[in-house]
Amino acid sequence: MPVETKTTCPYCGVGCGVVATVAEDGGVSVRGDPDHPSNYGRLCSKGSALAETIDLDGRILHPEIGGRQASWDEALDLVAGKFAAAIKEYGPDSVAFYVSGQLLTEDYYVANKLMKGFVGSANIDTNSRLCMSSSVAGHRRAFGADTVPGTYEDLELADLVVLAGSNLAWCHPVLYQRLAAAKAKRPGMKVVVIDPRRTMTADIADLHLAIRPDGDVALFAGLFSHLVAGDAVDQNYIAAHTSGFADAFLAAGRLSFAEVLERTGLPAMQLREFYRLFAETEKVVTCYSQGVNQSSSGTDKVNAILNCHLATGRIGRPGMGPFSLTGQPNAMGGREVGGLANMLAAHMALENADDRDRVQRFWRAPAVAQKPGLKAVDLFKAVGEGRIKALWIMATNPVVSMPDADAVAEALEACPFVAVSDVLGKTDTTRYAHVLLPSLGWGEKDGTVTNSERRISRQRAFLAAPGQARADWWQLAEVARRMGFADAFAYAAPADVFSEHAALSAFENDGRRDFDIGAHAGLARAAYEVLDPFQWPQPAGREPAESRFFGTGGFYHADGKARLVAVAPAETDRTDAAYPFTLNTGRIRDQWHTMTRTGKSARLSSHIAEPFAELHPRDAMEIGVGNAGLVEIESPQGRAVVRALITERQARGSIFAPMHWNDQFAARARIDAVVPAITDPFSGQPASKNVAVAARRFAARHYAFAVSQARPVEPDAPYWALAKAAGGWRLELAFAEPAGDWAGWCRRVFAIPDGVEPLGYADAQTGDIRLAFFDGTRLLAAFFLARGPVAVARNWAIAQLAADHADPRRRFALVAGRPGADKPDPGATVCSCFGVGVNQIVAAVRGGCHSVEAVGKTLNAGTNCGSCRAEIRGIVDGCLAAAAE
Ligand SMILES: Nc1nc2c(c(=O)[nH]1)N[C@H]1C(S)=C(S)[C@@H](COP(=O)(O)OP(=O)(O)OC[C@H]3O[C@@H](n4cnc5c(=O)[nH]c(N)nc54)[C@H](O)[C@@H]3O)O[C@H]1N2
Ligand SMILES: Nc1nc2c(c(=O)[nH]1)N[C@H]1C(S)=C(S)[C@@H](COP(=O)(O)OP(=O)(O)OC[C@H]3O[C@@H](n4cnc5c(=O)[nH]c(N)nc54)[C@H](O)[C@@H]3O)O[C@H]1N2
Ligand code: SF4
Ligand SMILES: [Mo]
Repeated sequence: MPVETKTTCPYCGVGCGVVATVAEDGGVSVRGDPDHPSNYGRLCSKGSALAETIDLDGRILHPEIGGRQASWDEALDLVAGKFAAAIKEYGPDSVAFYVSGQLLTEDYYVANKLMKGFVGSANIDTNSRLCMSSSVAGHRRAFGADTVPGTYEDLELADLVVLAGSNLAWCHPVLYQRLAAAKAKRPGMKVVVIDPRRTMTADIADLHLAIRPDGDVALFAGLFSHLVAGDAVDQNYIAAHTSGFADAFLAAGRLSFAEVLERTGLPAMQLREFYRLFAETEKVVTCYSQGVNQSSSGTDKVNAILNCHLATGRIGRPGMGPFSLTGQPNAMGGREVGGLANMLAAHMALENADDRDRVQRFWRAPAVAQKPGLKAVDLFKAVGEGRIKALWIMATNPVVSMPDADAVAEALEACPFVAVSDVLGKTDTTRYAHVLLPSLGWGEKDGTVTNSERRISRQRAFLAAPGQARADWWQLAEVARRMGFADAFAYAAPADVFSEHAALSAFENDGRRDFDIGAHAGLARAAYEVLDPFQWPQPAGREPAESRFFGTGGFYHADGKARLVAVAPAETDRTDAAYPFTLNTGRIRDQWHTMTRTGKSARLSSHIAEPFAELHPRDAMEIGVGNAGLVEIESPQGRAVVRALITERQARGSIFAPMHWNDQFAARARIDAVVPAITDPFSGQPASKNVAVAARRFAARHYAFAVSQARPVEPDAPYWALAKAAGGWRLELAFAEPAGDWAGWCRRVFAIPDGVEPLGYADAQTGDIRLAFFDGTRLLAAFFLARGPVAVARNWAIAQLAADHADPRRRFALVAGRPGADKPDPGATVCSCFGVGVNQIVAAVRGGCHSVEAVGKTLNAGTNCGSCRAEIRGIVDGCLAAAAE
């Protein structure tokens, strides 16, 4: 009998419920959980492909010390010994943990308790520093606590949804689908997208404000002035529930309308239209994400937004409020356990002596940290300066994701002791581990996560622990035990940790702290197993409470009032003659972060198979880069070489590059090597979206494309990019050197067995070379070299890996590099669920399918997860416009 398990998607902060089914033969399939209140059965492309990412390929299955296999006892003794020795000799602040919003709450709680309560240092920071910390800082300044007041339903109930610095269609796709469906049902609803790029999210926008980089403080300060001037504020709410109005108004008023236009770079008409819409619409939700947070003015951007909602009293009521979209699946859980270096557990404050005392008594802890610890950027700086003697990295890949990433690698290289807990054996970060600890991954681990709307859901195991992999909380508790804290870390299961966490949230709370899930304090293991998703707060002895905050005040500053914060825009243009472009970095639809999981799926990798940079056509022309050429991006910190994607969606003078690619998948595309460690003064969050860079054409002599059954080994080329493909791998290449022994090169890189001779073709005139290696009737590898970007149809070439080549004509067709007439080239994949390419969609439109729905009926494209619907609409519109010309 197949076994079904209800669990939660491990990717974004939407927190979709998933039903995982293990068939009798062990095969796993996943579908959306129709009962989960975050997604009601929907999943996006990444969630739908989860079953393709759980194989054991590349997993680390036993502890390693210095690259050799070790027992858990030996590894844990070593970690505990190194930490204890450093603390003894250099004090508690000489050690650090760098953890992750992808830990489960139980893991996170144990890490934080060990460092802040028992080591006695607050040197635990998390990748949430790079993600949510400006929102946390902004919330705490305004509300007195890190509270997200609203719920997802508010997006559906609103009459105006403002998306500031959020590419919702690609980064929170199921929430985007909920919004798109609500708007389709109620067309009067307006959507405004504020983003320097025209993203797929702008597809449903009534108004797209292509703002200048970091123009947001000016935009919202200008809005604040406009609201006051037009008498659109709520004087009663301001008087009863806020303070600081006069100063905030004064600060905003220093900015003239002309200055707002200048700083935002927006046409006056558009700005007026946005201000009018906001002023006139009572039910407004403003969602914000990394275009707001990841900035040197991130905290001020957050407060500029909160000011507008507080002054209008549009907060905590149905269809109204500011809404911080959290990125990672457990960004919120991390905040609840106090995972940031400047926070304490259960939304208590590290700077508050009563809170420190309370936590110390609850934990029976010897030494609660007395001062904030090092924030991520400072933490790695301290590592580089030799001040951190022992570091434990868990569930994050900082050599890829931290700014000034090459300096982070150097710091790790120089650090006396680095432990890394990961699911994979080989990442850009595990390279620097002295001790590598194998962790349980999604489907194997058990615990809870909290999504963007404060909803706590269970992640449940449905697979056996592979090899010797163990849960992260277990690893931490075992090290704590070995450091002499056995009693305080005597957990036998995640349920034990959760019930303690719930008890701490209620401990001496009495309504003074927002985070209270006391109803679950002391929860029994059996009850934990069947725990349904619930939204906090859920204090003991009270019926499930109102799921919104602050509709009638009740803020967490001592006087119960919110603060309006005086904000002024800072100068954020970093470009100069040497570095004239602004680099903006972010995400694509089908990859997750550093690709350790989504990179395993051929389906997900087919959407965008290469690192790229989006450039405006005029900029591309000026630097001499043609479409599909290569572009080199450089800053004083480092450089990257990626494919040029020339598009009008990109504003002039700015370049967009994805954050995902790393040394496992490309020669030199770790974009954070280019990003300097400039941070927000309040939150310490890096400014990942506004980097001054130079961009130039990367002059290649040869370009190549290859498909291979075996994973290519160290393709020594100045440009290469590898992606999983059905039946093997695909590889894009560029060479700076003149032609060499290509057959020998292929033999080495594609591990061709001796005795297999290549079928070859060379065109002396064009310089094209094609080589194919067959093992009997199967293709082992095919290699297409040209003097310019290679024109071979990619999906067709990949399909040859699975095809039967018994017929010699087929083999010849392959070296000819052309699809046969029987097999047209589907083109680049648009719909990854059904593997539908752009050429097929174009053909369908020409054949009479004039809407996304019609294309879906004919090709199925866009009918499963819907993540590609915006792209399909773009293709349909493009074809129809072209036809009309
Ligand atoms: N597919 C996919 N989804 C993900 C993730 C993933 O890796 N892949 N990661 C998850 C995580 S951890 C996070 S944090 C979220 C992030 O989700 P988002 O924040 O939506 O994603 P980003 O692409 O980082 O950035 C959003 C947009 O900010 C814009 N932007 C840049 N500068 C500015 C500016 O100055 N002002 C404004 N207003 N906008 C600007 C960018 O052009 C970009 O389109 O996504 C989550 N979801
Ligand atoms: N330039 C630029 N840089 C950015 C961003 C940007 O927009 N631009 N965004 C930033 C943001 S918002 C974020 S959230 C970060 C994300 O950056 P990271 O957190 O560094 O990225 P991930 O790839 O998610 O890393 C997770 C690691 O944990 C491993 N792992 C997976 N599951 C488990 C588990 O259960 N246990 C353990 N121990 N390990 C596990 C994975 O294999 C992987 O190595 O990147 C940040 N960096
Ligand atoms: S929107 Fe997609 S990635 Fe995010 S939780 Fe849902 S299924 Fe997972
Ligand atoms: Mo994030």
